[in-house]
Amino acid sequence: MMMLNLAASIPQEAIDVAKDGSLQSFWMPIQAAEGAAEVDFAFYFILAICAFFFFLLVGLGILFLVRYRRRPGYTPLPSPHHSWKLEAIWTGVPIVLTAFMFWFGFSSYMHSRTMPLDAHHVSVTGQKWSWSFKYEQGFEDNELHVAVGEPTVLTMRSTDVIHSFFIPAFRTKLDVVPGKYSKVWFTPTKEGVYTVFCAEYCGTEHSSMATKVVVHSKEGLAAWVQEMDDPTKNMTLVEGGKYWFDKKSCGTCHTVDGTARIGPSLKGLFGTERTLEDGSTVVADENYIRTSLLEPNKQIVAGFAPVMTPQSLDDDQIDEVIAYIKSLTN
Ligand code: HEC
Ligand SMILES: [Cu+2]
Repeated sequence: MMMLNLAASIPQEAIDVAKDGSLQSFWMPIQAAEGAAEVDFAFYFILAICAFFFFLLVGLGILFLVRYRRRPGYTPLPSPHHSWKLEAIWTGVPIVLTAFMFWFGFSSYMHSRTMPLDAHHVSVTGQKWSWSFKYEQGFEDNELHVAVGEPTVLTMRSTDVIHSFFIPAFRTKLDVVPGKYSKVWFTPTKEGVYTVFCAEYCGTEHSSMATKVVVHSKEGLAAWVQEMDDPTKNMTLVEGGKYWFDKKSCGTCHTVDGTARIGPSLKGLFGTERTLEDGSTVVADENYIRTSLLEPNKQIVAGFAPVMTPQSLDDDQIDEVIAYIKSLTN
C-alpha cells in the first residue's frame, strides 16, 4: 500500500497518532481497532472488482465501436444465435462475486452489531456542538478514554438534533438520534490518540464538533481514571475554572477575548449590567452566572438565541467557573 504522510495538509489536532508510529495509508486512516482490516478489505475488494469490470466493459465498448463501425462497402454478418456458454459465464461469475461480497459484508456487520457482555461501558451524549462521555466511575469528560485490547460499548444519545458518532481509525460510525439510544462497540488494537468526528451536519458549529479518543494501556487507563477523581485538586480556583471551560466545550460558543460567537464573550462580563431579551436589566454577579449555567433559558441575553443547554456542573465546579469569569477582566 502506498504510504503518504498527509501531516502537512491537515491541522495538527486532527491527525491520528498511533504510539507504534504506524501511519494512515493513501486511502484509509490508521487501522486501530479489531475489524478495521475487514472493513478496508471489503472496500478494496469491491473497488478492485468495479475497476476491473469498468475497464473491461468500457474497453470492449470502445474497441467494438471502432472495429465494427458502419463503413462503405461493408456488409454486417447476420447476428449469431445466443451462446449458452457465454450466458452461463456472465451469470455465474457475478453471482459468485456478489455472494462473496454479501457474505463478507454480512459477517463483519454482524460482528460489529453483536455487543460483548464483558466490556467497559461509556455513556455518550451528543449535543450542539460537543460530545461528552460519562464513565462508569461516575465522572464526565469531553474526551473518550479506553484501553487497548479491551472492548468498550458506547450507549449514545442526543439532546437536540441528529449527530453521528464517527471514529475513522476504528471504522466506527453510527447516527445518534434524539429520543433513542444508539449503541456501538469496538476493541482498540493500537495505543494512540485518534480523532472523533460528528458526521451528520448539525448546525453552525458542526465542523468543530470533534474530540479525541485516547487509547491507553490497561494501567494507563487506570491511572487516568484515578486522576479524574478530582482533576482540579492541585489547581487554583481560576485554573480550575479554565479547566472546566475547556472540558465542557464552552469555547464552542463563547470566546474570552471580547468577540461574540454563538454566545456573548465572557471577557469583562463580571459586574457589568446585562440587557435581557425582555428589555429588563440585571447585574452579572455570582447568582446571575450560576443561573446562566444551570438554567440558561431563564435569563436570555438580548441579541442571542437561547441555544445554551443546562450545564452539568456541581457547586465546586461552578465556584471555579465564576472565579475564572471574574479573572477575565482585561
Ligand atoms: C451551544 C452554545 C453554548 C455553549 C456550549 C455554552 N453557552 Fe453559554 N451562552 C450561550 C448563548 C447563546 C448565550 C446567550 C443567551 C442566553 O443567555 O442564554 C449564553 C450565555 C451565557 C452566559 C451569560 C453571558 C452574558 O453575557 O450575560 C454565561 C455566563 C455563559 N453562557 C457561560 C457558559 C459556560 C461557562 C459554558 C460552559 C460550561 C457555556 N456557557 C456553554 C451559548 C452557549
Ligand atoms: Cu453533530
